[in-house]
Amino acid sequence: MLTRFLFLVAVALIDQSAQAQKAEVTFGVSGVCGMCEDRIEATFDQKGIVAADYDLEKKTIHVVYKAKKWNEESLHKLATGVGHDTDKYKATDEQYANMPGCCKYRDPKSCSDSCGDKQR
Ligand SMILES: [Cu+2]
Repeated sequence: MLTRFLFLVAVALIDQSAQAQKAEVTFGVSGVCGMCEDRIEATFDQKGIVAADYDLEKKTIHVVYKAKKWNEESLHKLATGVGHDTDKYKATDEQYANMPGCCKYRDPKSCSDSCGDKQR
């Protein structure tokens, strides 16, 4: 009985330390189309990032990451690095300019004019 109790305590402790290393966050990332979604999710495909799911309708990303390797700032910078503004940081003009016309979310006209199947 005591052995079983100790075993359960050990399992609980291991479980807690595994949990402590992981963190999750949801923040806003600008995007307009499926290509944006693909690009954003692809750039979050990194070592130490367990899961990243971009919601195009809400324009938010949910990230599960290892807290040792990443923090909120470095995660935001991943998105701005490929041209997408977040709710805390802005992509530079050069980063923004690298995106295809279809994804120029700061200029809605550019999006609707060139977005289509041919872009995918
Ligand atoms: Cu796009």
